[in-house]
Amino acid sequence: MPLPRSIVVLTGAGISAESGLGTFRDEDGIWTKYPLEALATPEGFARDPDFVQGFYNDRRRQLKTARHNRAHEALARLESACRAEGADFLLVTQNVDNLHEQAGSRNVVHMHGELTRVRCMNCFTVTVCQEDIGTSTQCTACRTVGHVRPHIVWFGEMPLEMNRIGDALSQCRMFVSIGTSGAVYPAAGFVQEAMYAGARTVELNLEPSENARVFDETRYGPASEIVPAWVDRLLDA
Ligand code: BV8
Repeated sequence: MPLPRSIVVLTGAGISAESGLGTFRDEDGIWTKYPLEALATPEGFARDPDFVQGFYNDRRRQLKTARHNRAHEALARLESACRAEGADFLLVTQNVDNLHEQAGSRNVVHMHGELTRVRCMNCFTVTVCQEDIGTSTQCTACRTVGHVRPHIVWFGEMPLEMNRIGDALSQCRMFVSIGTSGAVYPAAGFVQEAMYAGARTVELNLEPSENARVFDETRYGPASEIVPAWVDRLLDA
């Protein structure tokens, strides 16, 4: 059977959990250890930039050893199968890690930003950065010092590429949500948008998310097991 002519996949921290990167709202999640308001808001950054820069420097350093897992690989396989059949495929991730790219995914939208990029608050240039940054970091574009921040979307800030995401959701025939609690908007509202567009909706997660009852199809278990199995079934159908 041919693949759906347009697939949108949304991933969250759960798809990277088995690669050793923390989730946010699980028992030992990041927001249970660190105060969200102090670390993931512009106000928190303004109050204590060193504390916030240190938090993101630690997470950027983790990327030097983190490796993608079989769930990331399965999505890269699905993307290439869609490309081979001329079907549209868009991978929207809430994650700020680079494991989808490491696994070979090409059409990736990081709606909450990326740990491997930094943004200058003076000239707004976004540049790739694998190293620690701080209040003495110089912008490589405008050469000013002390204006470089993580290229991360904090609470109260507008997620990235929302028009592109909205267009894809309005035309998709299948929407797959993987490894996300459905706690953060606007990402948590994407399943409704896809449903209104007439898409078939699928949730693949460790446990039912806050939106579980909305999905047409749900499968629960570790992403590295259920995502490859689900993709294999879709490709062999
Ligand atoms: C905005 C920064 C508007 C990067 C993050 C409507 C209603 C209510 C509230 C709002 C609303 N609209 C806006 C809001 C406010 C707010 C919000 O949603 N608040 C929530 C808490 C109620 N939203 C915003 O502020 C957003 N901005 O809407 O702007 C605007 C309009 C005009 C002009 C300006 C602005 C911005 C949201 C982005 C915030 N940044 N992070 C970082 O530090 O990483 S959000 C944070 O949560 C993370 O980035 C993460 O991406 C995101 C979602 O979390 P999940 O990925 O789902 O992770 P979580 O731990 O929650 O869940 C993990 C799941 O995986 C679990 O279900 C678990 O069971 C599962 N799992 C675990 N292990 C496995 C697994 N699954 C499979 N296998 C496993 N092994």
